[in-house]
Amino acid sequence: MYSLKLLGALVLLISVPQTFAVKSHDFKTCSQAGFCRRGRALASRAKEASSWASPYSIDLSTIEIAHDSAKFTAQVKSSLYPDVKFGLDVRLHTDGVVRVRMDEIDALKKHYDEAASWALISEPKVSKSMKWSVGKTEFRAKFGEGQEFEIVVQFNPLKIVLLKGSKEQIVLNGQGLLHMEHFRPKKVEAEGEQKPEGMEDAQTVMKVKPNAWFEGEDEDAYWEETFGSWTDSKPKGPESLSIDISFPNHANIYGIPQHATRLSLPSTTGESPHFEDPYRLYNTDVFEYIASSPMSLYGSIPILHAHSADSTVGIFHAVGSETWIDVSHATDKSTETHWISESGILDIFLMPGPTPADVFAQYARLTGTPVLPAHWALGYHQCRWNYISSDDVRTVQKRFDEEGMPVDVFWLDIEYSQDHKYFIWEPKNFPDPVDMINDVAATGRHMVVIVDPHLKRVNEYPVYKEASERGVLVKPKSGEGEYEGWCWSGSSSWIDFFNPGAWDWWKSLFKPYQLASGGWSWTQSTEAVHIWNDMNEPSVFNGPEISMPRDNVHYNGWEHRDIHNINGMLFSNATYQALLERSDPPQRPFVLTRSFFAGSQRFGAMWTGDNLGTWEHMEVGVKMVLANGIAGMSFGGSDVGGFFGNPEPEMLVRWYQVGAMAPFFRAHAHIDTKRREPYLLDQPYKDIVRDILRLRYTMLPVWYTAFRETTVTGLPVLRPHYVTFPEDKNGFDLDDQYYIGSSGLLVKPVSEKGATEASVYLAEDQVYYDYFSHQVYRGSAKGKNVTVPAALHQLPLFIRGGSIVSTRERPRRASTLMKRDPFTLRVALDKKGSARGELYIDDGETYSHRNGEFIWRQFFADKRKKELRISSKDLAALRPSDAVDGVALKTFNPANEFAKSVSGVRVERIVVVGLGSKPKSVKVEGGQTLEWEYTPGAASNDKKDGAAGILIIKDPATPIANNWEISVQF
Ligand code: NBV
Repeated sequence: MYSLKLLGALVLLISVPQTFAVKSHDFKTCSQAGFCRRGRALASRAKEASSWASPYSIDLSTIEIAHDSAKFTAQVKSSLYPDVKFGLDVRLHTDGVVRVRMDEIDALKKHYDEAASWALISEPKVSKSMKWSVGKTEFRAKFGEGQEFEIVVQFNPLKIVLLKGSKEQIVLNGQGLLHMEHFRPKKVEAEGEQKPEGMEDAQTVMKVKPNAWFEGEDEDAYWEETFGSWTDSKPKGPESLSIDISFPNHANIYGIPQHATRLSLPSTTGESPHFEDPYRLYNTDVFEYIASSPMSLYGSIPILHAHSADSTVGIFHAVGSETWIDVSHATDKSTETHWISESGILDIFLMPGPTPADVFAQYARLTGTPVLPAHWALGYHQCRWNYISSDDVRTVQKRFDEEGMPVDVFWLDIEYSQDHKYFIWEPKNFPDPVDMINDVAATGRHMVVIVDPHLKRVNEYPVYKEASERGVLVKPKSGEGEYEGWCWSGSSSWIDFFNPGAWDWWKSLFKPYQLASGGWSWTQSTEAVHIWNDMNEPSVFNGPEISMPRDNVHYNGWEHRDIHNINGMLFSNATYQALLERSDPPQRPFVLTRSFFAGSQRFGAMWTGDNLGTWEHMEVGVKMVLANGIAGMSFGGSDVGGFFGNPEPEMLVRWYQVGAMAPFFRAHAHIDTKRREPYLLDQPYKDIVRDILRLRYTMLPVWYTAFRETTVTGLPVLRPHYVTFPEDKNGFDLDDQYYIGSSGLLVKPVSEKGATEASVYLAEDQVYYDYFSHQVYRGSAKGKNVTVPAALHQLPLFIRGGSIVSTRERPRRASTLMKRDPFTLRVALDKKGSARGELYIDDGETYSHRNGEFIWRQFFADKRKKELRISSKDLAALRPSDAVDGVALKTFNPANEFAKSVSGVRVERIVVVGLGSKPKSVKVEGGQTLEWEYTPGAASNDKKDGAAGILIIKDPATPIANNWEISVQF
């Protein structure tokens, strides 16, 4: 028998929620990073000084303007060091983006200048239509279709301003914080050398070090730096660069992911309250990260949007080293930022907008659009650390089928591998990997298997052995041999993907057949296996900040510090190329990466890493996915359920709702958590989650169509309010509701315990319909909050009046079994009685869409007095230049092979929402009369609330691939 006391203690123990805590001391604050400390100190000296002018100016005698183009180059000098010169290059791209580059000339060493070459898809074309006008103090040039933009380069002090009309949009070095530390020899103190007398006296120091007003009195962490037990040897000495970038007319900024914080970035300096540290971009594996913090996480994309009701502009800084960004919302109209990077060159792209859509397009032209995912990758993914055996996988699959829960992908975490030698199956638990994969594939599903970048250093591991023999591993600071660190696989080494020699070899490993060369390849896999790249920041258990020493050496002698933030992207890029090349004709690869950089969108999906099973993490996950979308990484999501902890059923249900409304929808859990596959839930939770899973599958046409759009426009799949309503100030801070692509679907995920209602903001004078109940909600031109029901089984999802949404409503086991399923169209009439929508489909797995094998339809509804016409037209023929996946089609054949293959696929139901009066008849143009059913309710243009009038047109049987028209007569 337990004593009562003991029992009490037990109860207490059980009811105490699990506590999580980030190990902050593992990661640097700005004050622990020498260059950040120097950068911030420079900013405070500038702030405190009674007068302050940047020491950088243009050497007038060196100005050159290319006679045929808009390229402007000049030397920049610094009054601090008369012998040091910098080359400045300001050029205009054909689409109005201005690139500003600055590097040291004839430097003692080379600053890393290759970040852009990894991020950009190609060298942008320079405009030839810009004419500089030369003044005494500055150069100016107007550009843009209506010459509405102007770039001004002021000579002394150097300052660069982008204007729209007379309004300043972006100002570089307006506060004089630009500083590019030049390479210098290390002063060797002669033995016995005496410090000048009175060194501790600041006045004297000023005399001894005349640049102290700008650079500070000491050589703070110039030549060596320690953090915890690690010493960074800094063989090149100081080389940091910093610059202030201001937005005098933009109060909101978004982007620079990844941080767990609000979408509209809070201040890190200036008026309180603010975060103590700047936003940090340094890819790190932060254990149990905080739900509100500027700390860095797994991925870094140095791009931001600055937004106001008048215009949106963007900044992209192609820098791969650690970067800290201070943000100050100095006034309620402006924002100041200060970028401090450890190494590299200044390579800043000013994106003039002027709309959010323009900035997305400008950034996409630089770094590419997201790749069109395989259709199945938009289904539901079931993961956990770990499914422990091939039989476990089979059982889980069976249970999903028994419970009628759709799922597309089963995942295997690191324990599938023998001693964490990735690719090599652990033979006891996975004795029959190919059979297991085939069993999964037989149900139309896929598998994703993890491949981490750390290689176990044993010669029996062919992957390590071959990498070592080829000399493609990262080197330690000596530049000799192989860097050795500790990770899951024990003593490990890492492939250096900056070494071109690593690529073809890495690609060959994924071939599911024997190589003619005799090299090792993954014969124990099939084309149904796709890849998860984790730990690619890289995460190194015994390294500084759980990563690699910065003085490690990569290909061509670059230090790890120079390329740290790019490293993870190269790993997922190489894996993506490997999957692309393993099959002929190529199938679209799926690669999930934890670490990412500018350009990673071209290679697959990301997720927000090891989140916690807390409501705060559920909430901030939504904001993080939105922020990643701003930076081009649209294909993202958070671990459903939270990685750490055991969510209670209510939380798990809400998390499924959040996940089902994210581009990437995967449940995942830590190895120590209880099993939580959705079929294990008790009622009513189980039924609710089944409905959510099925809802996701019905909406796959919406997600896929939204992805088509992002492959062309770069517009994010999840659209925050400022993107959809750039002029509505009320929406600038909104980050807990969003639209899915251009579908007109508005989502407000609930991440609050015990919620029964939610407040939703409607930004316009338009009618919105509850997706499920068709309840009418009316917005207002000034914006309006409406309260909507949000009990546990209710996901607040709305269709904006004026939209036509296509769905496929037959429950299936997996998305691949839906290819021939009929469509339902939901026609949500706007206040004027019209609506529009589109649908894109192709084979979902190959690249034949790039040869015009797809259908892209536009649906249109228009209500006149006596008639409502609903039609389907070929959108590809209407907009041939705006095709798909970055490939414009000059000619499009509506009768292409894919279209023929779906010629039997029809529309099985049309639901017209917001129809106020009962029709007399419904018929297909030139065809038969259709059956229908009408339920009275409010019309779209009524003032009344309540349920909307609904017309259901039954089985119109109109082919999805053809033009047709339906007439509803009154
Ligand atoms: O591979 C194990 C986990 C994985 O499940 C998780 O999703 C990753 O983010 N991995 C991190 C390593 C260990 C985390 C404690």
